[in-house]
Amino acid sequence: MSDPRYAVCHLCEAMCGLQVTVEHDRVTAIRGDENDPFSGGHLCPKGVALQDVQHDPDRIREPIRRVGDNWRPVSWDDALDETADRIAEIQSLHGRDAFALYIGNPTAHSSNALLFGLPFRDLLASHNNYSSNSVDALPRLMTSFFLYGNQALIPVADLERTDFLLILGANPLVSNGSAMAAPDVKRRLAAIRARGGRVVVVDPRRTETADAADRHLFIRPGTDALLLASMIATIFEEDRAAPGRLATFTDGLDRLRGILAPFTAERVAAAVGIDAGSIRTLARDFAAARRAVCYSRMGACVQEFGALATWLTDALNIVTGNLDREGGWMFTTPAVDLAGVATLLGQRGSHDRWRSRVSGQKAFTSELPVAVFAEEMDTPGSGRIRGLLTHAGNPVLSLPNGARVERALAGLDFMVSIDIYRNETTRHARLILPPTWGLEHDHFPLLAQALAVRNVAHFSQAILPPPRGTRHDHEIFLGLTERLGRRRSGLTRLAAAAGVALARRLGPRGVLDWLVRLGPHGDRFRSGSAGLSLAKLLANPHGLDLGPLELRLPARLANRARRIDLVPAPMVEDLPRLAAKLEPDAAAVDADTLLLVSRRQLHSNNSWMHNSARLVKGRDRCTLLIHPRDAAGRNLGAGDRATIRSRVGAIEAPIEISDEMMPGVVCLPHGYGHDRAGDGLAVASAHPGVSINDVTDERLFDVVSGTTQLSGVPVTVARA
Ligand SMILES: Nc1nc2c(c(=O)[nH]1)N[C@H]1C(S)=C(S)[C@@H](COP(=O)(O)OP(=O)(O)OC[C@H]3O[C@@H](n4cnc5c(=O)[nH]c(N)nc54)[C@H](O)[C@@H]3O)O[C@H]1N2
Ligand SMILES: Nc1nc2c(c(=O)[nH]1)N[C@H]1C(S)=C(S)[C@@H](COP(=O)(O)OP(=O)(O)OC[C@H]3O[C@@H](n4cnc5c(=O)[nH]c(N)nc54)[C@H](O)[C@@H]3O)O[C@H]1N2
Ligand code: SF4
Ligand SMILES: [Mo]
Repeated sequence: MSDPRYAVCHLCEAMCGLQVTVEHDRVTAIRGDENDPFSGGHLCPKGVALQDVQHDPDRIREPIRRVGDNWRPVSWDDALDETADRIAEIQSLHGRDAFALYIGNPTAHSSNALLFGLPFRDLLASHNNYSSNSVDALPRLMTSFFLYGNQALIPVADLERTDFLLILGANPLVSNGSAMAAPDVKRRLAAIRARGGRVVVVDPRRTETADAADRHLFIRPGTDALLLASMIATIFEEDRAAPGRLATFTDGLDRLRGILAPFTAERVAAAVGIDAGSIRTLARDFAAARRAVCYSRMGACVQEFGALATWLTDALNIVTGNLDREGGWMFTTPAVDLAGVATLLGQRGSHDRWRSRVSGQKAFTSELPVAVFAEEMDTPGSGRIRGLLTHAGNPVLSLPNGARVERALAGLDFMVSIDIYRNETTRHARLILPPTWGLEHDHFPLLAQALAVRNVAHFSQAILPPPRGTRHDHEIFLGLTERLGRRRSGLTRLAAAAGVALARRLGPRGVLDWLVRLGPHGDRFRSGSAGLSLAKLLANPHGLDLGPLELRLPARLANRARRIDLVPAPMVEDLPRLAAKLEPDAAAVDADTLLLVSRRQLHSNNSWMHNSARLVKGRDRCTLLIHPRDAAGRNLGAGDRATIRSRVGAIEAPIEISDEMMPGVVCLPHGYGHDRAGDGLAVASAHPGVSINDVTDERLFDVVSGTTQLSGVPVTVARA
């Protein structure tokens, strides 16, 4: 048996250290790396299943082209040339915006794809840029942009030192943390409680995380902004605000007090589903804790008031003095300072630089929200999307009204996907370009390291040889940039060629070395320095601990004034919409309607790991959770199947009756629906489940950010 090798898991933000055993170029075992200073040997079921994807017979290992219903191998040169030709043709006939880009979640976990994809996006110069961000974290990016001057300045919860952790709309015991890299959250929450701290979870489902907390409060989906507004209002009203030194560089504290005053606990209680006494107690406890932090995520973002809920999360932390406080809501000091580099390059983010063609949604930074993706493809007129490149995305299963997305994909003139699978989305492409995967390339968790609850750095080298017909993601992007550049003219053509030449010369490792050495912990190219460099990371395959989070404000603020804008206009302007929810009948839904929310599962990773037999074995996990009262009212008994219907469509799933649901709320996992994968995914299509996004509604979105309202979709449920 060969010696174990070490790697970092790229499947989620936790960046667990892996100890990998390889025999004859095949992984035979994966364990948690006990010597990893951050993850300490933690591993989840997906980490173990990484080997299944790695060696999956269904993985695509050479470029393929669809001819009718058949797929045939094609050479890389032909595939890249055809792609560049078709992009150039569509853009010259129909304008730049007629070719769109959709970037999926795994791209965020690949530093090579992220860094080398950017020049391609810039060369494409289309306004039709989409990504999974707008079904995920867009309100978070926006809040950081408005308050701190840079979308990448995302505070994280200092789990190691807090005395009071309030979690809204996140289930980190299953998700392993989101916009918060923290392997083994279970141990970390237990540690907070063991040192006398408290953990409170606010969620319409009594989740795995709620079970590990001191207290759980059910909340009506979509009302976190009301809850947070009333907590802040209580804190002001009862003279408990204590922003401390934050007050010297924060604008708008008094204004916030004024605009939130109407949102008293007593007024919001009915809409939120939490009694006024509990709201006031929660506000008092939070304000009284020596070091408290309010952490909100997914569930608080993808809802009717996602931007307000995320803004008010930060506002609560600020008025209580917990931003930039040890044990509070802190900025990281990562090995690669993404926010710093972005600020330096003038890439802080932007709001409303352009609007979408059909419904006038505002762009944030370089993207439009996916709520308009389908309509931009299927609404006739000049500027309609006619061509599409997807990178590591599965919009048919991941985006609201996936069936509409699917129909729209089928109507495109040309589509190309850079992906490891022929799945529900990529099967609509003309070409699929297969990248190397997992242990076949180096990893540096560029985004996750900037969101870690402790400053850490971890680089892992490729362990396995790439299959012969694959190319690294960054090489695919460079190949496309090079070819598309040749089809442009003048300066653009020259700049593309020069950029590609430089990128090839440096390579991913060269770029990373620069970023690390010039970063906050870097050696600044001084020989003999103890600082970080790529060589030092390579010499430490278990990863390096760079210490606890540090105080960073006000120097870290990225706007010109270096002040926090606590009351950004786009947020404040949305408050009347929130207040309208307090009108007498606004919260009432007819007795028949239930609100649908999603859940994640330990054995599932968004839409694309169900082809691992190890993960899908056992009982059907794609079930509708429903409260006993709601089941009884619909004559539904254990084991029954139910039809779940919304404006958009209907799906059928087995039910599970459980009091872990808030009455009036039902819950399905997302990422299923593999019956439409065709013959591309043998294991997954034998465990198809249904896609929740066949009933989520692209017309329901958060007005400020355009983020889709995946949480709290009105549905009816009846026996199938
Ligand atoms: N095992 C596993 N891990 C994953 C993933 C996976 O698919 N599987 N996906 C990864 C990805 S891409 C991400 S973005 C992260 C997400 O990780 P998290 O941000 O932790 O998100 P979820 O686990 O979806 O938990 C969201 C919670 O919000 C609750 N919720 C729904 N609506 C509301 C609401 O209106 N208010 C409140 N307060 N709560 C609400 C839901 O019941 C749910 O418990 O997880 C990552 N990790
Ligand atoms: N209803 C509902 N919908 C949701 C969510 C929810 O909670 N509820 N969660 C949302 C969230 S948070 C997210 S992030 C999105 C995810 O949405 P997407 O990013 O669109 O979908 P994924 O399921 O992550 O699909 C990833 C794709 O990348 C491919 N892939 C995997 N690894 C690689 C790689 O290394 N390189 C390349 N090139 N391809 C790779 C896979 O085969 C798959 O096709 O879904 C969102 N949709
Ligand atoms: S928690 Fe995330 S990083 Fe850790 S093993 Fe699981 S998928 Fe990988
Ligand atoms: Mo996500």
